[in-house]
Amino acid sequence: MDIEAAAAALDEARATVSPIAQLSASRRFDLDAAYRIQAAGIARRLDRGERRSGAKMGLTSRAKAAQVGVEDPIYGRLTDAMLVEEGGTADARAFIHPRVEPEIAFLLGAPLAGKVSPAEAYRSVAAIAPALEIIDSRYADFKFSLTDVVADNGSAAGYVVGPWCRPDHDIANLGMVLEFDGRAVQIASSAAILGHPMRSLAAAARLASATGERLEAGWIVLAGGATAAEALTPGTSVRLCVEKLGRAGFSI
Ligand code: OOG
Ligand code: MG
Repeated sequence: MDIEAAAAALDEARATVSPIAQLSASRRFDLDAAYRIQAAGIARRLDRGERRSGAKMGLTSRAKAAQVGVEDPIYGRLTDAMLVEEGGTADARAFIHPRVEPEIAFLLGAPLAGKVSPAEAYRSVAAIAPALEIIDSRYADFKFSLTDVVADNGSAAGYVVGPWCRPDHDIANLGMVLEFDGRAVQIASSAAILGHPMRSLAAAARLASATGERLEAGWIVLAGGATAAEALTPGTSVRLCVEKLGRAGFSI
């Protein structure tokens, strides 16, 4: 597997909004190579002037794993160019087949890496917020294997963060309602995220170390969708309400 060529193909698919065939259809590569392709893709973006803003966990709920047929939680990387302003508008023309997910975001006040317990992970959290993730697979028909989706940076495309809350809220079991134009389209509990979203942050620390980095102070970490993702169509106003934490929204 040519790591740079694979990263370039995915980068090109994203920039030109044209899906490509799954990498695994023509090449054999393992999870380690997949994370190296992901890192090479992010390096290309940083070379063009984007700044690293955080990390994302994916496939941390049963609903998400079932939707895409991949069971293992995955780690991805966020840059500032992916941030969609809360209450702002995302441009549908930038995406191939976008979907949106209800998530919870952590803001880190201290670095975090390696094998940590959820309680240890909690100690690096400076704030917590309701968040929405826009995902967009660079593969045709939104179909992929575990290694394909890791190489494609966990389908990361955009994210919206609502108002930050103090970290002392109990986030074990908060109601989460995803609305399109004021109509509920997905409902879940934050417990759907690995049983407790803090477990997802601990998993992010472990996977970051496995890929040769650490979660940095000032980074945002997305815990993963609590429900299946919903397809986004232009003209939709999207809002997430998380019990006790508040709301986050945008339009497409
Ligand atoms: C993979 C990305 C998953 C999540 O929150 O589970 C993800 C995909 O579904 O395309 O971001
Ligand atoms: Mg997600």
